[in-house]
Amino acid sequence: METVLVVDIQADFTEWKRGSLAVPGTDEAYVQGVFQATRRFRDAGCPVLATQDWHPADHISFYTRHPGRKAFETVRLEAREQILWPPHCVQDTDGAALLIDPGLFEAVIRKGTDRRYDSYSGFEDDGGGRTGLDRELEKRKTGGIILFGIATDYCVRATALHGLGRGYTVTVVASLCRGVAPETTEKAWAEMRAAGAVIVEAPQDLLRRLGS
Ligand code: VGL
Ligand code: ZN
Repeated sequence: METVLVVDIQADFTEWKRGSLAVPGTDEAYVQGVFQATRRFRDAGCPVLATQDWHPADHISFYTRHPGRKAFETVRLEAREQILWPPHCVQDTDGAALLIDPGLFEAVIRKGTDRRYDSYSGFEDDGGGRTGLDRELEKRKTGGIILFGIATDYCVRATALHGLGRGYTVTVVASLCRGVAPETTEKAWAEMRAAGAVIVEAPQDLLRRLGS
């Protein structure tokens, strides 16, 4: 059985909740669609996990940590390029809250918890620090991951590529994903496809195969 991973469905990433880093197309109907699909996968017998961006208030990715810099600029940190974001998903704030009933998730994997490193990937941060997702997948003897959420061009992309790199089959449900910007989102789809991800349009395309 494949494990479903619901990526960063959090207030700060949505237009619905007027989040600080609201991604285009994330209205209430989008979130409800993700919720319904997640419930169907669970009812079909899939283990369901979630990721949650979970930053300390002084996280390195916040432009407010870099005097003279503005949001969405890129800076060089040691050998890394870091996009500077508006402060978002700060631990224990409303903006960091998951917008889907947590009762649907067998586990929630928090990422970006180390102030020194960003973590688009659900598996590990830019410093190589592991989140615990590997262990959750191993526990469930998962061969494959079904992935969807926010943002296509950051967390979904990075998690898909790391999953493929670890030998999992990765299927991304396109209609349940939203990207920060059109160009990076197009590029992300191409990269995921080139790395071996299967892209399906709708959850029904997979649910039929699961017999529901
Ligand atoms: C993400 C930007 C900043 C994501 C997280 O999860 O896609 N994007 N932090
Ligand atoms: Zn973040």
